[in-house]
Amino acid sequence: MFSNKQCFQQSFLKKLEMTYGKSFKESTIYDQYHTLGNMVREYISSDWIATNEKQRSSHTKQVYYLSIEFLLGKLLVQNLLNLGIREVVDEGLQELGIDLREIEEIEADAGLGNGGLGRLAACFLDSLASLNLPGHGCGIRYKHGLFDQKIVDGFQVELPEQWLRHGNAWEVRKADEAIEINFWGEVETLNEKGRLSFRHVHTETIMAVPYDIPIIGYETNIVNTLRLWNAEPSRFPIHKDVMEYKRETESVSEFLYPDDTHEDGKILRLKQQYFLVSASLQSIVASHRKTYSTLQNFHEKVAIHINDTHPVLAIPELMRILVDEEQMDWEEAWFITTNTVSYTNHTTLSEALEKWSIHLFKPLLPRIYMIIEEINERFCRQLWNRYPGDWRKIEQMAIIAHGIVKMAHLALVGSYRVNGVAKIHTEILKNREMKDFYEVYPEKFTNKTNGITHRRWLLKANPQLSRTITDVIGASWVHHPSELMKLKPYAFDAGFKEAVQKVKQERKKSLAQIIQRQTGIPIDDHSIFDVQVKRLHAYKRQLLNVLHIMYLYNRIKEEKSFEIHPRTFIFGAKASPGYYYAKKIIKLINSLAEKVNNDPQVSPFLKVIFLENYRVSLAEYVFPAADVSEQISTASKEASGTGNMKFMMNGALIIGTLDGANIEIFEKVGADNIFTFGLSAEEVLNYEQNGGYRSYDYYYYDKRIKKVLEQLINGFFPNSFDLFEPIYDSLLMQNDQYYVLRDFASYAGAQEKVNEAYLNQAGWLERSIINIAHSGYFSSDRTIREYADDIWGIHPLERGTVV
Ligand code: 26V
Repeated sequence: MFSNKQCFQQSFLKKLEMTYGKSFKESTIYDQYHTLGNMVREYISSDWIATNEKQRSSHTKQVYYLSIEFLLGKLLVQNLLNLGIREVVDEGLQELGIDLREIEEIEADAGLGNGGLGRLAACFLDSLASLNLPGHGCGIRYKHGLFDQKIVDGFQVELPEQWLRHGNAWEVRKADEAIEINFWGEVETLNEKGRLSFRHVHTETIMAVPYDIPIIGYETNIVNTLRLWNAEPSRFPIHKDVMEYKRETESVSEFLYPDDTHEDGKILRLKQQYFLVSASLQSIVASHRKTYSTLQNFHEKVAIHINDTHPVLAIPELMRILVDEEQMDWEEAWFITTNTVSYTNHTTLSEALEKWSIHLFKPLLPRIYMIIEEINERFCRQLWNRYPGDWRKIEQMAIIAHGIVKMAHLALVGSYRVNGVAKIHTEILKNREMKDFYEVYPEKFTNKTNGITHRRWLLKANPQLSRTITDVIGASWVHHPSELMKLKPYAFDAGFKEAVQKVKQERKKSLAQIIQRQTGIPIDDHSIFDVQVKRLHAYKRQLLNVLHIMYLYNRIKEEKSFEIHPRTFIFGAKASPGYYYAKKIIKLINSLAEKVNNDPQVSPFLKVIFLENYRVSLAEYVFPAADVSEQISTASKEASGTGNMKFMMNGALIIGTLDGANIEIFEKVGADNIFTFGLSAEEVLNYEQNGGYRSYDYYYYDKRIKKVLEQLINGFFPNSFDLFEPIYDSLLMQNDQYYVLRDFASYAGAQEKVNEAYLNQAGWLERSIINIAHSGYFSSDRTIREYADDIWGIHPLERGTVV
């Protein structure tokens, strides 16, 4: 159908007319977008069916990746690229006077995630399909993804996101595969011929309706599935207000949580988690039963991966299905469950570890609670045998203690593998945060360093650089990203360096245009583009970056002989609506931007830009344009980071701490090709064990710090009154929990080195190319192969055989 552009045009026009009853001339860009989407879906439908059929008939093991977030971004152009028809479609549309870029522009981002954890899930789906692996995603079809961010007077304002407003071209509703999910009610215990059995009665039932999205692999005929569940009314209850029931039901898949710090939303969050897990497991079990007519081999044919603890109820839910519905003994059910579920941990921050109060949990999920109690009791008995009399240890490791259910403990006890997301993170889990569990289950712990899909973050986001690379090493790097290493000798090739520089320049120009359109601020595209884009959080230390820019401002004002290459500092970040401190930092960045950009003496050298509404589609313009990548978290706090990898793949150099995956990047590229600074993780953790450090000393003895801190509160920022006092206080009165002042001098030193290094363009490009060359290791293809081999035990389907 798409063999040449004429064929494409014919079917496009015909499809448009048939679907919308409009002539091409009358059609809107939305009609055109949906027509294209429908055509692609039809185009892949036989492969989609064949993939499912093949996976069933060949009895291959499959993995289901359960995640409360999938941050997919836009799908149209990536799908065209993966199918190898982008050019045909692009050219065909052009002849009709349609610009594919404009169509892409109006496609809404599927922004069903907050940040790294959700984007990782999306990268994994792309790698699974592209490697012909039988792996699917299970998530929630939120009506509203992560909020749209507006900046008003420098403050963040949140608006509901509306990605489904114009429909979604990729989803297929499967109403006949809907599943009932039960909440509330009571558990009846029955004694049936000497066997205790349990019935969950008087429940409130919600319908989970699946919407399937095809996940199209790159140049393969494998099409996997992302199944997103929508919450809908089931049977309308007789004794309850009908409208209220409808509202309550639909609210389960209405919003993605921007965080779980809100007390009042907690119950809804737990409902979402069980909704996802119960719908996914019931549907996986049903499909398994259809193929094998038994659940005894479930763990041999199915792997269930839980992305952080949000879907950890998969463990008691599978137990419920096996014990209550399948009537298996507890022991056999436990064996199957603990050989099916594996778990990734994504953070060691204690405030982010999930805990539920029994008061809240037990009434909502009474049978699941009973099962967790039983798991806990058996686990504690096992601990008692191992550590007789050590009540303290048992209490600390228990799943339920002091009226609280600890989700991470349930995950550790009920999974057969637990992994961290970068080497250092896994080591911290084993030796500190989860030390007691590592002692009991050393065989469970493993590391899987994160990765990113090079098909989106290089091939799609940066076609100019992709072409430049292919020109010298050929195109096989797209299938085998480790072949990017072939670029290494070209780091010393003047012609290649010039080509890379030209691409960077072009991409900086195009980002500068976006910035000018959004903010009205003209950007010097020969300035250094120094970028920090990520969720706003104190541990990520956007504040360190800000304080350093203030210091540079002061130097330009005060030191006549001070010279600096012009620099544009670019920030993009959303703060959780309830995270007061993070929102202050956003206001501070915008106040600084106002001050710096409007100062005629300073603004030729410094610009500060806050990019509104940072999201996947904007990120695709940001990474290719960056020179400097800010990865400056307090060491030990960033589990991995994945932005660092996206920057590196696009030739930006890191200024960063030895934290998360920065450490592995450092090991690959070598000390000459990355700017590191600051405390090590070891040093931070030692400080923490000894009650922190004295931030006041760093304020008192370092004039630079003293000056910028005073500027937070002395009227330097006009109309700010006492706005930034909480920031000042956090650094001085509350002893600077994230070691901002402690690392300031070291950071400023590293920034001077960045400036110096940039002045030597030949040297800079050499470093940049070495970074690109080593970035192949950080492709999620490598990560997914490791999961497939060491955790899931799944194997590629043979390509060609799917027709
Ligand atoms: C969530 C919350 C919510 C409550 C307030 C404090 C807080 C702090 C951190 C988080 C993050 C939750 C998990 C997460 O998104 N982790 C990220 O996962 C990425 C993929 O593995 C990884 O690259 C990032 O380093 C890690 O922060």
